[in-house]
Amino acid sequence: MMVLHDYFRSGASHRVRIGLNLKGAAYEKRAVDLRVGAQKAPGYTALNPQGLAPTLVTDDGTALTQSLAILEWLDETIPSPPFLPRDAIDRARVRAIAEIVACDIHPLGNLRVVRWLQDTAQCDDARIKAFMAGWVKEGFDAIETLIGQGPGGPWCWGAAPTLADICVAPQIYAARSRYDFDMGPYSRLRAVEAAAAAHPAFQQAHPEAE
Ligand SMILES: N[C@@H](CCC(=O)N[C@@H](CS)C(=O)NCC(=O)O)C(=O)O
Repeated sequence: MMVLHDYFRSGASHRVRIGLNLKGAAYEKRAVDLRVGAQKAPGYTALNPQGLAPTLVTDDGTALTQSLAILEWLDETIPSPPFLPRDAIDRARVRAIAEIVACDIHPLGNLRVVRWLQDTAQCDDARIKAFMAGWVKEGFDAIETLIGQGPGGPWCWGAAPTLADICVAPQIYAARSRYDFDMGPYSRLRAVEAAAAAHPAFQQAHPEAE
């Protein structure tokens, strides 16, 4: 059986749990406790040279890293239900939303960034929250607009969840729970959040279900 090395509050791990659940894939979870630095333990870095969660070890023992690469691999090996639309322009739009989260928002909220802001830049919690929330706002403003250019909801790109939702739903959870982020102005993102809250694959992947 596949083994997912993850941490319940890790956004990148959260994405992969959703992806595995959507595909109906069987996997067992092994916790990498980021709070105690388990991601840097030699046994784990042998699997993931970056020392980050998640890592998915496939049935044949291959260790896959980087959540988007893992999700692409999953989509290629278990095609149904698809994570990407058929039309090439739609696919580019969905990837753009996913990448706003995965490349432009999430890296700035990472534990190692928080630790640097605390230890090296000597920022207090309020400043750190404001820093993080600022990048979320920039990204969410753009995503809200991009969703509005699409085929309609309740998901980011139509009536079924895509790679965009797999990235967006965990980022909304992180924004609310870590930065007390005000989702009021984002009606389209709130529709995605509501759709995810009602979908078993998203429910079972939720950090609070862990
Ligand atoms: N781009 C990577 C990000 C992985 C990542 O940053 N994981 C975080 C948790 S969400 C982590 O392990 N942080 C540990 C640290 O910063 O030391 C992916 O998508 O897999």
